[in-house]
Amino acid sequence: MSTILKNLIVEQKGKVLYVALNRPEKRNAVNTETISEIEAVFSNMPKEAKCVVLYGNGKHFCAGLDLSDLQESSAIEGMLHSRKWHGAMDKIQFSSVPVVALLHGACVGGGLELASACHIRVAEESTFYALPEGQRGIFVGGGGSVRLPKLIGTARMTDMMLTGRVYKANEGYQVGLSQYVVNDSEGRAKVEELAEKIAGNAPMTNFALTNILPRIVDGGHDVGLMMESMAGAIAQDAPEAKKRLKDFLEGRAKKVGE
Ligand code: 1HE
Repeated sequence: MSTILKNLIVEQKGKVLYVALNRPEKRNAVNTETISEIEAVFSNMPKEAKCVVLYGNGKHFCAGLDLSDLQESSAIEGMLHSRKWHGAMDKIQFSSVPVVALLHGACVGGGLELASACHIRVAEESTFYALPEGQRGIFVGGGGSVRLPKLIGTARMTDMMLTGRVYKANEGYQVGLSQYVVNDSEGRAKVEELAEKIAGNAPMTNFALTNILPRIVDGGHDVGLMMESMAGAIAQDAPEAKKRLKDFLEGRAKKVGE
């Protein structure tokens, strides 16, 4: 079943929800309306969805913020605009199910912030990454300063913004912008394969990875270890975990790498 919003197309296929940015004529630049639609979709995850795939229609994944949004805005309007992005990006990062981004073409500015809120990034070879905010005289506002240093380090983000440096797909893979890089025609098959695997995991494991792990990482050593013990104890208590452990011990489960 598919739902066509003004700037997104949302399609449920089996256990996977496919969400497409759909402003190809504007290179999927994200305007305020698109942000509201993203927030609404991720706030109302259908029960059947066990994984989300986010991608962009047309030549590029996403050209970032629709720059016409900021052209005339005051400091307080800019602040509220950024906070709206934060709300939507957090809905993605702390979604009830994992989100896989399929990247191609431009993944720049707010487009890279959007991609970095997802849990797995698969980049086709055409992908390029940049933070043109530095050249536009502005700063990131969609959570990039919190998420990107965790992926690539503060020094690389600083360099990208100060110099306008562009990373190609393979370079992005090497520095940690994506976990996978594939040929241009192979992205769809790769995300389908990953999404199927993810959708087959125990829901508690997926939830722990989308909602608990990032809090552990941000929470400090002692609190992190305590949260890990709690999450692990809750996960292993579920009947599904008991069954999976028994399956392995009785030779019915796949070995690692099979
Ligand atoms: C846009 C935008 C946009 C394209 N806002 N309208 N992001 C940027 O600074 C990136 C700006 N965009 C580009 O550098 C290029 O458009 C691309 C490399 C992404 C693609 O190039 P190309 O040749 O395929 O497309 P194009 O001809 O440049 O653009 C097609 C149309 O999309 C054109 O409009 P038209 O009415 O003349 O057809 C462009 O103006 C329009 N377009 N990108 C508005 N970004 C939460 S804070 C985040 C802060 C940021 O993200 S800042 C970085 C913004």
